[in-house]
Amino acid sequence: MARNNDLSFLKNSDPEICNAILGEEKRQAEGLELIPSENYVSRAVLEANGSVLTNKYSEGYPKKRYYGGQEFTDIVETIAIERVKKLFGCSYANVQPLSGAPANIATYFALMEPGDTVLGMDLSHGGHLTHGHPVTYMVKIFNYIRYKMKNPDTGEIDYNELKETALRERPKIILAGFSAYSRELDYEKFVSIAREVGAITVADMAHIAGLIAAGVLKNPFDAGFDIITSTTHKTLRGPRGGLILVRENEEFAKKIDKMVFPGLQGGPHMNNIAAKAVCFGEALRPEFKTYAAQILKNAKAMAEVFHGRNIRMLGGGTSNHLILADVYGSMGITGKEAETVLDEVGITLNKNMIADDPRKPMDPSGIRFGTPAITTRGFREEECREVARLMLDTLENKDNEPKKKEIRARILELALRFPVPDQFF
Ligand code: DSN
Repeated sequence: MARNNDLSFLKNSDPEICNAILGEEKRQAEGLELIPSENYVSRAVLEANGSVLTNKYSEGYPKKRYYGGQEFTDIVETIAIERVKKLFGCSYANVQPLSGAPANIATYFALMEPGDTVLGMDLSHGGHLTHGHPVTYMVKIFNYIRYKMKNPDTGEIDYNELKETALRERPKIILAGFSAYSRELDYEKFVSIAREVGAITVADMAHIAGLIAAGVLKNPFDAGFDIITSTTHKTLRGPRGGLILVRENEEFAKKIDKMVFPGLQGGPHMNNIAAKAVCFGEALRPEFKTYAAQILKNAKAMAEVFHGRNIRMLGGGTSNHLILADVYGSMGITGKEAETVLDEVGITLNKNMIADDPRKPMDPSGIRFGTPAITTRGFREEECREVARLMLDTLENKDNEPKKKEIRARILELALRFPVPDQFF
């Protein structure tokens, strides 16, 4: 099981926290993680993240710091920047954002004035909280408007509506990207609409960064997108963190650097940046492409099982790593119930709103799941098909305790047969 760094000191100095960490390690080892935004990092990433770099303040950027003692932090951050630029094919990178939300917020503040408009994907159609959800503070500062899917059963975006809205509202930013959408976007269409209205194109690729880096999904930069924001801990398989990439516009890059620091953040978390550098190095290896391709094959295999059992999937299936299934519409089980009962058998996923969901966010119609983490454990199509079957068997037998016990035993067996590896290549 051994996945944590050595905890021998923690064990003595703070047994309560140590035991909670060990409990989480066991939970991760004995269950199957299907939350599509989660993954397991290599031990190398874990070691860099848990290193002495956590002790250091490094406000500023390489060679332009406010504090002394930066000879090693400069090496770390420069390597991280150069690797991520190579990975995504762009001219500028900021690797200091603490996560995806701060990366998006820094991008908004760097490129817009209060009152400016962002045109992004409707939240119940797959967009993300930080794309202008009414509960976020950003809506008090900027004006967020939405585009939707034309048909939630095919997943196609309504590009005509997008264009009409853009021509009418003249957004400063057109935002592509999602956290619950299973198809590919037509980045060329976004760019052509943005050019017509003079908008900046930003792709929030947090969910699919690893798939883009590996070249198994399209890179928005190839279509001419100006900016990409992302997290580093999802398909990219790195530490929890964020980044902002700029294809070629130096002015945008300068504004973003200034906004990340000193505009919004203080000292960068250099331990985290070192771990990002390690994960970028891993993603540059040819074997990462095989991993990413397998994520897609595995997701398709699961979708086939759902399709075969007549479960409605938003987008009609999947072209990426995730599936959004309308369990309420198909089986009369709410997303919340499904999440709970699947947790009981050792499968972790999340309840999720579906397009124009008649239900509420805390008890929506859908479940969202995906294959990045189980693919890291070595699952291939055959095991993924079995997991999908076990999921549906569980939901069909939600009140049948002996059946659920049997499924739990099978999940445990699968989990133990595919331990989380220490290294991937
Ligand atoms: N919470 C992440 C997800 O699960 O998609 C996005 O921020």
